[in-house]
Amino acid sequence: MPGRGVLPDDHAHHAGAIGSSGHQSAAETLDEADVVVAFGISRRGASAFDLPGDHHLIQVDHDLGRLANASRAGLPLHGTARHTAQALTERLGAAASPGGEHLGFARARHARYLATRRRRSRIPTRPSRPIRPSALAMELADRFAGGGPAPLVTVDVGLTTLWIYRYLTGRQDFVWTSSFATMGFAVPAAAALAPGADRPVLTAVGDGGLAVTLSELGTLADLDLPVTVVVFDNGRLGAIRFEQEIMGWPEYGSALHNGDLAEAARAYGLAAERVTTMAGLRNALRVARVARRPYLIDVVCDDNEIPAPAQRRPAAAQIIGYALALGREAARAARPGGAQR
Ligand SMILES: Cc1ncc(C[n+]2csc(CCOP(=O)(O)OP(=O)(O)O)c2C)c(N)n1
Ligand SMILES: [Mg+2]
Repeated sequence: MPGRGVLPDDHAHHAGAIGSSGHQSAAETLDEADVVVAFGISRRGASAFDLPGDHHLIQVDHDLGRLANASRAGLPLHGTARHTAQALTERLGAAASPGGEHLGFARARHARYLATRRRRSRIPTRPSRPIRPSALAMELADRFAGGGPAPLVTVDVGLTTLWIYRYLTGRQDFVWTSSFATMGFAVPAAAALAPGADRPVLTAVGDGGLAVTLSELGTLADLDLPVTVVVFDNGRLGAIRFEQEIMGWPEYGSALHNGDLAEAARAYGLAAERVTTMAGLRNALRVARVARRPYLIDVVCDDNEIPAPAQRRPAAAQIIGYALALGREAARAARPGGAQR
């Protein structure tokens, strides 16, 4: 995940982001690859779950401890990314085809990635429906990027991480929590990075993650930091709900009681707006973009968009578990006083 943004999305050899939260084009690329060279990945990143496919894995790391713990590297190589990549390139150079045909695979994969991106952006949010979180992330890509320096995006932990990882494509730099671990990270991270950033700073945070360090909104206000905080407000701990459901359990205790988070932000001294429509969202993003002061947008989102894994098909156990959970939820709702959602 920390690798997202290292290779620009529009680079001719970029095939998408790996992992179940990433892009299908990247999962397919791993499936078809004979050899995968992985730079600086964690033990979790090298697991069969994140790097599926029948390939030889060369794992490059300057950290011997990580190489020693590598779960399945066929060939561990000790060295920095730059020097090892240079050395490998020199050795491979002799084997390259003069017309560049060896790059055909990479270019085809990039075309596939672009096609996936185009197809996704056709999923509209109907005016009568709440904003889909995927559409919100795509809107941020379109409306926040602009022609100036690349925005810096701090990202919290939850489904929000997936929506940003997969759908906020284009030109920006990301700051994630290490190993997808800590809720409540994104707002304080933005407060730490905004002074001297010299570019737009955007924070993507769930309503649960915002609550964990809510008082840091006061820091943004006190220091008058030009940070735009975008809250993916789905009224619940969405990641927990879906984890329960794919294991076959009915949703339990994941709902949050937020009230109006724009009101809460105003109480801390921020300018803020709550939006429920795409038109309102676009308008708020325009205002935030030029505000040059802390600005929070509470975006009321659809909590039913399914965070489908990037692999072409979810595991059978996940489908069965999810169906079972929906059945149990329906049975619970039918009992007197049983509705949870
Ligand atoms: C401090 C902390 N507590 C608990 C968790 C476990 N956890 C991971 S995601 C999540 C829910 C996040 O909810 P929200 O911020 O609303 O994002 P959503 O999943 O709804 O997009 C929880 C409780 C965590 N990662 N960090
Ligand atoms: Mg949430």
